Amino acid sequence: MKSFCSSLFFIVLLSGYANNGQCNQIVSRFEYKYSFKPPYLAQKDGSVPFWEYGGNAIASSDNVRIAPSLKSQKGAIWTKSQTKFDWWTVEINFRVSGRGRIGADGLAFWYTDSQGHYDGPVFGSSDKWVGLGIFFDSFDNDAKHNNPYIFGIVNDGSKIFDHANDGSTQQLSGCLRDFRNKPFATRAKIEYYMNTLTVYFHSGNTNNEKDFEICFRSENVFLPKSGYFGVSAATGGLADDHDIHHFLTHSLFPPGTTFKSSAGTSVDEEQKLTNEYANYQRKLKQETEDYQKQHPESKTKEDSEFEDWYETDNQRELHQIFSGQSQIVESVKILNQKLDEIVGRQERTLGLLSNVQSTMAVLSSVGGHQPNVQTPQMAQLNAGIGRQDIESLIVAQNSIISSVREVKNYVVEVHSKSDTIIKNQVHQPTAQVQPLGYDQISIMHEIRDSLNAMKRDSASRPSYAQPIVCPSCATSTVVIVTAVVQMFLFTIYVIYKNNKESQAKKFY
Ligand SMILES: [Ca+2]
Ligand SMILES: [Ca+2]
Repeated sequence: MKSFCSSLFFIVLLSGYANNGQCNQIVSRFEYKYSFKPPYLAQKDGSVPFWEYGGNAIASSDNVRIAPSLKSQKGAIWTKSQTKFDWWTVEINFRVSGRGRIGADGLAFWYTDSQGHYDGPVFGSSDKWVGLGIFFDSFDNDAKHNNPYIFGIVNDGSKIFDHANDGSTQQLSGCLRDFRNKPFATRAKIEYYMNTLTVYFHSGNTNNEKDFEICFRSENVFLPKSGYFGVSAATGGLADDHDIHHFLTHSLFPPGTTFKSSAGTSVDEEQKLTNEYANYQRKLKQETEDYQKQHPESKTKEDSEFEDWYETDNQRELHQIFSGQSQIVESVKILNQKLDEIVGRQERTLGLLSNVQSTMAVLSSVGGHQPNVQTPQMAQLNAGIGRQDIESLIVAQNSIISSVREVKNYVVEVHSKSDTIIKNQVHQPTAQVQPLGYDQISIMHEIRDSLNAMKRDSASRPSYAQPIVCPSCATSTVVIVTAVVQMFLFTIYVIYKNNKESQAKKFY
């Protein structure tokens, strides 16, 4: 809303109408007594209505050349009357142009409590001024390579302008902007409202009225209650033409100001003055036409003015360069937009990708095993194998491990039992100790070896062993039971055989 209001404010300023405030817009009123603009800027006698100028300044119907492009020129133009309003904005259209790569000295806008001289030391005007000076300084006196420079100085009448340092020790603020030799007129807007000074600048690279940019803003600026507006310029060893095309002043009032209520009598007066001005302009136009009728030979002179309509080679070249540059600027802008689009798309794509990844991560954490964020490859792998498959594999592996443990236990048990049996056999109290036959011992050794082999196998079996496909009839339990039974039967057979042999010996 604020920006809307401020843009409205500028529209109001440019249109030159006094308006009652809506949505808190500042009220502005065109002040023709403090303004000049073409056509008929200067009268036939060269005077500019409501203004006076001097020094080397020259006024024509189109502009005021404050200082021409000759060595050591000084000039100025000042309003005849003091202002009668507190706040104001001034827009000046100007051109500083010269053939040199460097120009001098520059142009100054003034709002001071009294008119300055026409041949003063500060850009053509007086030093120790009381009020405001805005300087368009072309020449780099302090050799800091920071000119052309625009800056403002408020003086109370005590300061002597610091030429050697380009005023840098005294300035409120400023901005580094080139205002020389521009394809279109450069513009500055100096606004003083509620003790805030704002300077806007238009580079003159385009003819678009909206291309103003802020140069600087200073708060708590206190200027004389009423004063004179002026423009001055000076040249030195180097010289530029310093031309002013427009000088448009508007007084500013707080939002909601109505001129009837605030100054009832002045409305009539204002109307009267406006009519007077219109009459004056009409009369001037009439006089010009009459003059042309009376002096037809001057028409040929006017015809020669048409030559101004044709540009010189240099101007044409400049225009061509400018239009080429404008095209480049446009192309760069378009490229910039395209680049922005591409970056935007890339960001969107990245966003979508990260969404997909986070969804996968959430799914896997819901699955309960791997809460880590998975890479797309992992996600693909998981999609190929399937979670149920992994779970069934784990279950199978666990069951394999438990059965292997069971087998190991059984084997250990069998081994210990067989050891006990052998010991019992050795310490048989009732029977005569008989050494076992060679075949029996070897069988016993065979059984022990096979049992040991089984034990080793079971111990060395890795925990991640693949599921063993066994025939359904031969489980590990059956094998062990069979082995135990075999052992038992063999032991019985050995005991029985020993008994038989001992009985048979008794008969001998
Ligand atoms: Ca300077
Ligand atoms: Ca400088």
